[in-house]
Amino acid sequence: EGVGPQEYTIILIKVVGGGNEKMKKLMQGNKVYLAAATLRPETMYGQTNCWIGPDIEYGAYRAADGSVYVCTERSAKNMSFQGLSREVGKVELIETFNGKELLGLELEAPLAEHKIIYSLPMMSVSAKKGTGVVTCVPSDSPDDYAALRDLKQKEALREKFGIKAEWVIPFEPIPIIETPTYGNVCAKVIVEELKITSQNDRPKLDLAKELAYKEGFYKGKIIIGEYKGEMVSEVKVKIRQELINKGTALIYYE
Ligand code: A2H
Repeated sequence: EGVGPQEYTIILIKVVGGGNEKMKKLMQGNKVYLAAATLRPETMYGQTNCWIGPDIEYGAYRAADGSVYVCTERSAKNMSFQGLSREVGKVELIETFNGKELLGLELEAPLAEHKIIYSLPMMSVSAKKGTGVVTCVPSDSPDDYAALRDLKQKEALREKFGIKAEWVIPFEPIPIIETPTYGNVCAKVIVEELKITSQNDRPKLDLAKELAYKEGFYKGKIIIGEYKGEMVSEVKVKIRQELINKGTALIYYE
């Protein structure tokens, strides 16, 4: 853990279909969002899916504006002290889900190229940081790239979690940031160069994560959308503000 509070951007990913009876019932009369925590809001153009920890417990909580956020209890409590619930310090739990029940949801994600993306399982999602929901950007995050590649290549892994091929196979990394050292699909290049074998290849993935983060953040240039041609370090805050203004992102500390 670092020193001082970590500032995340929560990306509100709208649930528009799929899910079990509990989810269908929740969606009747409520706007339901998976609340994903990210450090890289400027990469949201490259989302291919949303990660859920299959063994994590989640809740659906009433947000300040009356909509519903799906996240861990820990993060809901923190949010309630940051103006993100209806009453300060109070969480309103509406429904509970285990991670497996949240897989295969049809989602609308802000800035994403694909109209619909799906919630999929990633083993390394931690219940102890962020919201327990993670946006997947396989072009720029080595963890995301390795976990998506596992689901694409391993039919047995998909079957274990009831993941349909069509939720995974059509979704390739999208070039969104050009870097001098690793080209425009930075995470893929680094994962291949380091010969990372799976999403569980931990020490190598930690190195990859560091390399990708530094390169993308300090040397990367956006090659898509409204800020095309600008440096990541200069537009990160602008892109985040644009998402906040549209009501699809929030600032969250822990
Ligand atoms: B980042 P830190 Cl493109 N468990 O977002 C595991 N990973 C989590 C998480 C959790 N509970 N909550 C958030 N994260 C991920 C984008 C991204 C991220 C890119 C590149 C690098 C990167 C798309 N995924 O993070 O340990 C989220 O992934 C590399 C640091 O709290 C979040 O930002 O510092 C990042 O880890 C937060 O990591």
